[in-house]
Amino acid sequence: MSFKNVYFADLMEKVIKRNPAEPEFHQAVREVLESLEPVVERRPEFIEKGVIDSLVEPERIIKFRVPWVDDNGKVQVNRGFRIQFNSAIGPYKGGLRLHPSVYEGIIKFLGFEQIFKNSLTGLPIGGGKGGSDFDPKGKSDMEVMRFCQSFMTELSKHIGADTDVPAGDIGVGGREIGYMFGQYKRLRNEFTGVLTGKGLTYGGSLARTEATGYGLCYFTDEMLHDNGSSFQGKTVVISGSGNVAIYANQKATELGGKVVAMSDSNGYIYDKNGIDLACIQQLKEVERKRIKEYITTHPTAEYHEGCSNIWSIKCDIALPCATQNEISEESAKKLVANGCIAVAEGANMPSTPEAIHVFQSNGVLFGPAKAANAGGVATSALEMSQNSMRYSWTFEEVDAKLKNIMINIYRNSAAAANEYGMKGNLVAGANIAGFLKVGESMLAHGVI
Ligand code: NDP
Ligand code: 2IT
Repeated sequence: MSFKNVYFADLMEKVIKRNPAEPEFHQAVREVLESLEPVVERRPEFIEKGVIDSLVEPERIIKFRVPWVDDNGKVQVNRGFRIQFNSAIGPYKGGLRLHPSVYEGIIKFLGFEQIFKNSLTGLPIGGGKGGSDFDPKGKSDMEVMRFCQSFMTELSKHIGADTDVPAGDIGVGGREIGYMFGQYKRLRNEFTGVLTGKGLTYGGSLARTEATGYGLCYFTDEMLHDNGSSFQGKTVVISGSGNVAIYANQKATELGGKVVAMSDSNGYIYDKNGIDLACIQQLKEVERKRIKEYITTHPTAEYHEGCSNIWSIKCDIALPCATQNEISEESAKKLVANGCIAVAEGANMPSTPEAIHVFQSNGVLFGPAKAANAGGVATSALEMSQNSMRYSWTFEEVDAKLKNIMINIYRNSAAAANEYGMKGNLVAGANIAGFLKVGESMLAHGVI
């Protein structure tokens, strides 16, 4: 799609020029700007007062060296990032990704998306993201600890409970958050809620581990109900087998779905009897092994090398929960041809723009990442609240709040799409609803 609005066309060109060779960031910005065209027609002050210009320019980017010593006594050097994209509605908030593919463009796209996602939660959190090209795979616990301590030694200068609150993302779970929290506490001599996703013994929130996957299913369930359907009796395919995928599987199963496939970065498993989640959890959460091992204990299941063919498995509901651009146009066409009725994004930006077009033009219900996976960060914000109160809610209390937030995100996104004459287009609805609160706040703050 090209822009109708000349200002947006020019701005997009400027973004590409200013951020060369960062295609993921361009992709994320383009989608949001396309959605905002009808908004600025009604509210030209968002352009006239510089809000849109400021929106695409991060408030701050921190980029730093992360030296650490491996188990052989050799010095390794990685690159660390933190982007503090937008603080109009609250302290910067967003995860840290540790994966060899991390570079500035990935962190920028994730930080940009986070602004709108965090706004959609209805909670007071701004947009941020960070990470490093460090690969935790195959590293010993002590190597991961030394990396995390070195990473936090620099990061600690830039974050704080009321400034910027990082959390997990790909490659960052409870272990990494623990090492980072320990180092922050030691360096600053303060015990504050500076990170979320903490362990339950030192300030973590119940249900944060489950939150992104559960939230994804609460959102999907609401989207299905609103269209006269449900998870009951549906076949579900979930990519990934990490934090988001595991708890999406658990909740989708609880809601009556049957999950028949999951994956990791090497390949996917298909188990027509329904995936044995306890086995996946043992392999992935405890032993940190490859998903291929599943077939050694489940000989009737199949393992296939490579990730993308997971989308050729016949299913009613597809939940991509691995990484960006994992569903191509071709994969989307296969899902449509196999009768898929709903796709909801647990990962960030897992569908290419071409794939989204295929879904939307074939009547597939489509829940975009910003809306559908916001349950993780929403529960992080609930963790921040509990830390501020020095109090903790029960699992049931947090889960009930999470469910309510996800239902509201669905309704607000659907309502915004309706209001702007794009009924059913949750991509536009989520972008518009997410933007409006941030945009109004930026207008109120003046040129800063
Ligand atoms: P994890 O590290 O726990 O799991 C990631 C999963 O995705 C693993 O199965 C991994 O396989 C697979 N994966 C990672 N990179 C690739 C790749 N390039 N190609 C194929 N598969 C890949 O991360 P999360 O579950 O936390 O994150 C998954 C997605 O959800 C990400 O897009 C993240 O940004 C998003 N997200 C996470 C939230 C959270 O709270 N954790 C909140 C909202 C969104 P392998 O083990 O082989 O690497
Ligand atoms: O992409 C995301 O929303 C996350 N990785 C979670 C961020 C958070 O602060 O909990």
